[in-house]
Amino acid sequence: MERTLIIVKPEGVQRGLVGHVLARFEAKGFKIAGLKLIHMSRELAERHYAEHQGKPFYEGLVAHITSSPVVVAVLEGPGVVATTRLLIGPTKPAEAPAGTVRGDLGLDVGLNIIHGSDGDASAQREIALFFTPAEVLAYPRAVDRWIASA
Ligand code: DAT
Ligand code: MG
Repeated sequence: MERTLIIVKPEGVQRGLVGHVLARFEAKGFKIAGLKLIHMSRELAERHYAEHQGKPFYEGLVAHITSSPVVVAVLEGPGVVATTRLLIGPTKPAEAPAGTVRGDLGLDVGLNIIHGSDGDASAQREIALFFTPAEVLAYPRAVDRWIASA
C-alpha cells in the first residue's frame, strides 16, 4: 500500500494544531501507520532537507525545524502522496486556497505548518529517515471497505 511522510512543524505543535491537522488526514480516510513526537537533530534535519542545501532559506529552515519538537507520521492509503500534497496546499500559505492546511492555518512560508513528501521516491527516503521498519505498523481497519476498495 502507498505511504507518505508528514511532519507537523514546530509552529503546528506550539500552536496546538497537531490534533486538528492529523484529524484532516484521518477524516479523508488515510490510515496512520506510524506516529511520533521528536526533537530533530541538526544531522537529521540536514538529511531530510538535503535537496535544499545551498538555497538562501536553507539555514533558517534547518534552524527552525530543529527549534522545538515536531510530530512525524506515516500515512497510508490509495494515492496518499499526491492527495496529501493537495490537502496541504502550495508552499506559500498566502497562495494556498482555503480548505488546505496551509491556506487555512498559515501566513508565512517559513511557518507553513506541515511537510509532506512530494513523490513516491521521497516518501520512501523520508519514511526510512524517521522510522524503523518495525515502527511502521500494518493493521486492518474495519472502516477500510467504506473508504476505498483494496
Ligand atoms: P514544500 O514544503 O511545499 O515541499 P519546498 O520543498 O520547496 O516546499 O521547501 C521546503 C520548505 O522550505 C518549505 O516548506 C518552507 C521552506 N521554504 C521554501 N521556499 C522558501 C522561501 N522562498 N523562503 C523561505 N522558506 C522557504
Ligand atoms: Mg518539499
